[in-house]
Amino acid sequence: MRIVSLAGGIGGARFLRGLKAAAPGSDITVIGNTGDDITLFGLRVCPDLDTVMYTLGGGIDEEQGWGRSGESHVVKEELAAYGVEPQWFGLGDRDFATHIVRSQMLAAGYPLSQVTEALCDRWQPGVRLLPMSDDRTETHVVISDENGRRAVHFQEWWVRLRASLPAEQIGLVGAEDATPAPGVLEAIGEADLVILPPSNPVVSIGTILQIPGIRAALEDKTVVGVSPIIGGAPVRGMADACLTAIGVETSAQAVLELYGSRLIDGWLVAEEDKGVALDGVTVEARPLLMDSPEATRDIAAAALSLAHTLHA
Ligand code: FO1
Repeated sequence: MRIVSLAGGIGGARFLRGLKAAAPGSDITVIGNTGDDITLFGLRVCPDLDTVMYTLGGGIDEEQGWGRSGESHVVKEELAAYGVEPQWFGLGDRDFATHIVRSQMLAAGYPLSQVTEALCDRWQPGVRLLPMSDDRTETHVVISDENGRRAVHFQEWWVRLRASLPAEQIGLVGAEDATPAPGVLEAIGEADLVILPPSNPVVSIGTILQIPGIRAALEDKTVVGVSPIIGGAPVRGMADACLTAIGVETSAQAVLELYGSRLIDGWLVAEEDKGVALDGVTVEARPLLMDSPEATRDIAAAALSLAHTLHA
């Protein structure tokens, strides 16, 4: 069975581990968010691609959900000793190697999709990981503080500010000129089923849907999404701050309406949200807490089962 999944962030990567367990032997293509990507110290960092690669490849810092296991931070300390900025983004020594290899290949002219394939050759994530686009796009956030109103990179808002200042606008810079990476539209076209993990609907799934052509391709497929909001609150991360920034209520109903019934055929919600409904969408309620690998596998299996029912 050919499955396509759009993913970003820690929740998305953890869900994909469950999807692999729920569909052994299936051919899974992951379209990864690159709106979080940032250039630091001359190196290109791709947090959501790396989080999927490390999580599925066995190299993730499990407790943190991002970055490498068994990390040290000597290079970070040395950079700080030179006083170079930023010091608020925690790059570990092992993680630096990934960014050095990626930056070296990008500088040699390889597109991000080929760089990602080369990095995954080491990690063997067991899925085909494609960036949403080879073109550079970045999520920037408009904030206002004592220095006035300005746009900052998403990572600065997310990591340095911890979303403490309201995001007046969240936008994917470069989206309108970007094209899907090679293989993205083909994978969607050939997919039997498409699953949307409980990733951040604005800065992870939402950014992928902004790449011209991707949403339209998905609308032709059977798509089942897993609500990232349980009982009015995100399980982890700051999806609420992002949803508020775009004027959307933090609820399973509002996220379903944000995605829309042209895109979504099936929607998994937590039991406390079983009143969620939208014409043209089959809603199913079940426990949605990914609090163990087995629970995650069961959620993924439920999403696949609903997709099968709807695809028939
Ligand atoms: N998140 C943090 O909260 N603090 C960090 O210092 C941090 C560093 C970091 C380094 C590499 C990487 O791949 C991810 C990192 N993240 C960090 C997580 C990152 O901000 C988020 O995973 C995504 O960008 C949003 O899902």
